[in-house]
Amino acid sequence: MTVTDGILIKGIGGFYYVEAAGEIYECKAKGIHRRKGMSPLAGDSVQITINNEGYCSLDKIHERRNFLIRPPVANIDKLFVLASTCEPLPSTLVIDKMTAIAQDKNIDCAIVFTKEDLKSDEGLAEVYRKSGFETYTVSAATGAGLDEIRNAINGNICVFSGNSGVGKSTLLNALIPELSLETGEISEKLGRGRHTTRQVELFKVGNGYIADTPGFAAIDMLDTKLLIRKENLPFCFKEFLPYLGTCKFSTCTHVADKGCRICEAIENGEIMKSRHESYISMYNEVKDIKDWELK
Ligand SMILES: Nc1nc2c(ncn2[C@@H]2O[C@H](COP(=O)(O)OP(=O)(O)O)[C@@H](O)[C@H]2O)c(=O)[nH]1
Ligand SMILES: [Mg+2]
Ligand SMILES: [Zn+2]
Repeated sequence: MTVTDGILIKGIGGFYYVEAAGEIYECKAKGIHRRKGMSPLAGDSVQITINNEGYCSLDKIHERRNFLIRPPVANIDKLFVLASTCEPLPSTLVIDKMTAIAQDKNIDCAIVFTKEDLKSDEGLAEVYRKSGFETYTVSAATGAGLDEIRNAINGNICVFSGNSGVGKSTLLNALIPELSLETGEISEKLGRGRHTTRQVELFKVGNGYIADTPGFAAIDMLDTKLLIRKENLPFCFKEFLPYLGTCKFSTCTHVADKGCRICEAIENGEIMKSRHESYISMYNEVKDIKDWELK
């Protein structure tokens, strides 16, 4: 009997598949969820017992650094927010909602601009670099930028998010050819029914993992109202952090307040205008929400 630690790759029908030292073990959970009210998630760091007969049990879920409910993945090192350079046109508000919600959950983000064979990112990558993000510009069609994405995944547990049509499945297929995910609009419509019961699975890319998150195309990250309190919102824009607490009034909402250091930083070009516009738009969504309305 051997006790060891591993990473939960996927769970299907009561079985959990755990990778430990390069081997995959099929494990039964020992009722941990019932006891602790915690169900194992892909990405969980777990302790398993390998019996001599080959039976394995999942005994323990180690503490999570972070997790998402939709898609259900734990211990995410990097959330790649994908935006397409065209078709669908990139929306800074959509990108900024995803990065804000990730930040609120203590998840690091990188921004990926896709389809660069069709159109350039028109300076958007620069906006995000200046805002402190790693950015990538890629084309699954030509292979441009794919090595950089592979390097970024190496050693990490990663998730792709982004609106439908930005090229998540296409990029996953380019990185992991044996995956053969369906892509494009038609497959998305036809596929909906068939794919809803599929589980999240982590796939190996180099020495890291990328989650295939079927049925979670747009990641449920766009409902700011349900997710972020207005007090927390300024902290969800990481480039605001050095300025917080330095505004003239401690009640500053950083929207257009007198003596607001963040508004000044925009004038100086230290904070990007589009990021602040997203902040204002999200602030207006959440400002009247009462505590009891949040989950
Ligand atoms: N030209 C070009 N088309 C792409 C690229 N990536 C994705 N597409 C196309 O964009 C459409 C949507 O891609 P898909 O991967 O299904 O998007 P998803 O909804 O985010 O999974 C498909 O028709 C793809 O062929 C790319 O790098 N270049
Ligand atoms: Mg897809
Ligand atoms: Zn302020």
